[in-house]
Amino acid sequence: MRDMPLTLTEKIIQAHLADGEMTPGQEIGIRVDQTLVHDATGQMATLQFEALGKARVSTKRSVIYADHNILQVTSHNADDHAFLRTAARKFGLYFSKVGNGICHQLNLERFSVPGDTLLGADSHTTTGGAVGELAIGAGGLDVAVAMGGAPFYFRMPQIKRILLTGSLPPWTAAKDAALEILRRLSVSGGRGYILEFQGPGVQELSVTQRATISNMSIETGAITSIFPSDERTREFFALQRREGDYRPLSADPDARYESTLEIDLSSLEPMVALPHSPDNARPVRAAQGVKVAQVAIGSCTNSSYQDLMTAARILKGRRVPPQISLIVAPGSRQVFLELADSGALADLIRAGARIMEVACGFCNGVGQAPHSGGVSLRTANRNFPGRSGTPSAALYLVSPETAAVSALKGELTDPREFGAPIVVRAPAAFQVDDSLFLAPAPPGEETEIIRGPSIAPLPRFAPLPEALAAPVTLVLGDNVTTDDILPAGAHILALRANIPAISRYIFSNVDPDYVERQKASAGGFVVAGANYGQGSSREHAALAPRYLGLSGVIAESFARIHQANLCNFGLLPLLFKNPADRAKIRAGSVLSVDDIRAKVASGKDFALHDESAGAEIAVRLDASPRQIRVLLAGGLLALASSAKDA
Ligand code: MIC
Ligand code: SF4
Repeated sequence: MRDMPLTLTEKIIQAHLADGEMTPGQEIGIRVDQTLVHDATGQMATLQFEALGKARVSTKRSVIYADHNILQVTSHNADDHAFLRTAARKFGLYFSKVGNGICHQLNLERFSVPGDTLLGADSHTTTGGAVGELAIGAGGLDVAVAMGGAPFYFRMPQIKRILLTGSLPPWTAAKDAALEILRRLSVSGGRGYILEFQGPGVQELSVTQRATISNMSIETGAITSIFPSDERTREFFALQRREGDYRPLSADPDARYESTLEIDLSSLEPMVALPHSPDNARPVRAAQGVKVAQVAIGSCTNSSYQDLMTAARILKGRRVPPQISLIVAPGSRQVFLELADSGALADLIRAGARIMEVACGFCNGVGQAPHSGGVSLRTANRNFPGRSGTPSAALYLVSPETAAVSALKGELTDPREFGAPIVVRAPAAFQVDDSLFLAPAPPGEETEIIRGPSIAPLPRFAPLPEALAAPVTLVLGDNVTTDDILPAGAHILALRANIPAISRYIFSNVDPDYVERQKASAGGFVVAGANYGQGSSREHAALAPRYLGLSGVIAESFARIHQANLCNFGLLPLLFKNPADRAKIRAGSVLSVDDIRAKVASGKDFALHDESAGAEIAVRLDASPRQIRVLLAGGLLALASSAKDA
């Protein structure tokens, strides 16, 4: 491999390889330079890190961000923040206070490093690919393990080249390119790949624009995406006054890619993703005129200086019609300060915008739930059902340009109608104030962790039993999201540190009786189609079903992060060997298998006996040899503690 020309992805993986070989499909372990978690995933990750018995993190930098759980309508979130702040101090992590901004925007601005590896307990960690960082999302337990210095394991991907040519026409934004990629690849077309951007179109995009595209690459199911680190990257680091962190990086000229998708940026036009999937994308002009109740500009996809200044310039001197609720949530305090000092904030306020806290906010239903059945235009990355906190709402994903122009008109509008294009130039350098990043304690300092009533102990799980006989407790279709498994929204999100409490909401938007049925059954299986568990990294979507007694999921395929989370909590990820078997299985059927430990240990295919259908259902365990050891032990924490006791 050493003398072969390498892709940028391969170069970074090779430089961090700790285990395995770079053969696509085989599990590899890589060293992790940096980690991030936040106040929806960090509670579990921190408790798990503590349970692993490590005194301090061993990464170059690890950060906990307070950005998701920011409403304080009960004491839960403030309790969680006190826990995370003090635990960060004790365990050697930085803590980003509420008010500082969204983890991905901040990480990009202040900590991203070309050529580094970043593992984040959030699916949109992929944003870091904008500066040539190998930035991957994972479940909290995988991040906790990496914080302790152990490698991160995943299957060596295939590398798909996204060849960019041309340049974006006026009024067409990076978001439109991201939506076009989704239109072409769908929410599962990136599975098993890392998307590597190349071609003359790359230099036409600023790091901020690249970040919008790398942010949404996770929506294709890809592991992550990566841009070269070039002159535009150097400009970004100069703006952030971090020139020292810049280094140029690119693929070898004759590097080989498994496949290429070519996108001519010049041919693009303003796009919209219609409800209820980000790949339901088409030109805005094809859906023009949809009446809108709410327009929300922000989220880690589109809350940069460039995004919000563009929206402010469009809105300047104008006013949104009375029926429109316009929401603006800046991505970071730096962006907020620039808006304030430039006068753009006043323009937004005068236009009728509601200025929200610098945080995720509306993006996953933490405030600003639209009215029942309402149409919300959003610059966010996901429009899954229920994502806004209003199950009957219809979410449309658009660029800031389309959002602002549509807000003025009160209906979905192609922004090209607005007139002369708006060109926003960055200031000579951004204001840098890192004072809301709290530094860790110096080694040796005594720090007491504040543990409020919101923090429940971690549940412990038994090893895989010798035999299983359990009913099918739920039958679902394709592309089940983690928002379907565990909905977004402020009241559920506030319970992220308490598995017994949050488990009451599992599948609550899909089948309100599921929880009671699962609790009353001895074990259980969920049966589903392709791409089960797409979307977020939330490990609660595996951990809480396991707590309720689920034994495993049988599906046609799994989304990568969710498959890893299932294994980490001892839930069997089983694939139908014969997809036609899926139709045979009915809700309530009892599936049984003897000697399951031996069967799982062998890694070979086996069959489940469906008593009601009188059929044998052939399945393949979707797990690596390492994950098989985890499954036998009843989960990764159980395996780690048995190793400690041995
Ligand atoms: C999301 O955008 O869905 C979230 C909320 O940021 C999640 C994290 C979580 O649910 O804990 C993600 O993307 O991983
Ligand atoms: Fe936050 Fe939304 Fe980004 Fe998730 S997608 S990190 S909820 S802004």
